[in-house]
Amino acid sequence: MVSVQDIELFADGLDVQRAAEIYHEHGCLVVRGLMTPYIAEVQRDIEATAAQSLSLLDRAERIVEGWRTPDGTLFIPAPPHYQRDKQIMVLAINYQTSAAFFRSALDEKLLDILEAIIGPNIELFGNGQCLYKEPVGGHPKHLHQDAAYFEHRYDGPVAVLNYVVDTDLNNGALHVVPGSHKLGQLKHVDTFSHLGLDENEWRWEDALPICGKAGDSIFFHYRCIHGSKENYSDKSRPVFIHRYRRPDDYVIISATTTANRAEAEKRAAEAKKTNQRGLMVRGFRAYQED
Ligand SMILES: O=C(O)CCC(=O)C(=O)O
Repeated sequence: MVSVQDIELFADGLDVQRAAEIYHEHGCLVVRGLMTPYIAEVQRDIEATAAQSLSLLDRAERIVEGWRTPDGTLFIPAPPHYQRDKQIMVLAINYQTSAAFFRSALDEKLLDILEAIIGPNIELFGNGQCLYKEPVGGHPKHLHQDAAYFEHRYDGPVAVLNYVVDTDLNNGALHVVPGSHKLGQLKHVDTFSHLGLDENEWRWEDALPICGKAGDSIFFHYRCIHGSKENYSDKSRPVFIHRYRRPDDYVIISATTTANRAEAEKRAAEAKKTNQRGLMVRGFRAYQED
């Protein structure tokens, strides 16, 4: 069984080639302290967004995944004992709303690691994401592969998930299954936290928990199985995620439920790069015809 030490490096004195080797072998990589310089400011903006979204909750609209406030935060049902009937799941902080958040996505050391993994030309995929677990029971995110949500034509994006607070088994540490990126696309089912793997086939005991400090980063392949349990602490447990891909890659299937995935699969062959060009963060995008 792979241990945390096998997939872990430290931002100080980092060997980027070793980082890429770990990533390619295990589909995941931990870099301790990579995001430390940004955490105070990002956390401030995350908590400001959470307060804003809660103040807008009475204007939330019903959507297939739960409820969405006018500022874009996704809420899902809260556990029965909670103070509200809805809890935050995906918080609407992104590259348009937070300068600190955007700056952290352009960190040079982070991009050096990505260059060793992806190659010299790198674009951002998406607008940045923040998964937010409220205190005392904030939702689990079932084990899953991100490719179930956004399957790509080529290698798919590399995710970099960053701890905003010290995170352990009590408040929702990320769990990963090293090597699972080599299993191909697995069948997902509908769960409380949207697409997930069947709990009878993939159990938490099959996954490696990554405890860490605020500022630690976890890189993972979009087919690396991962998830996180509830937050039982009395404080929020946010993480923020940046995703990067080679500039010619693009989504061919986009889904959140088994029903909308089945529909999207039918249209996969028609997908094109058009309108999917993210901001370049390293290198150059050469013109390419669709
Ligand atoms: O909040 C978490 O730790 C889970 C994040 C995650 O699984 C995802 O965004 O795919």
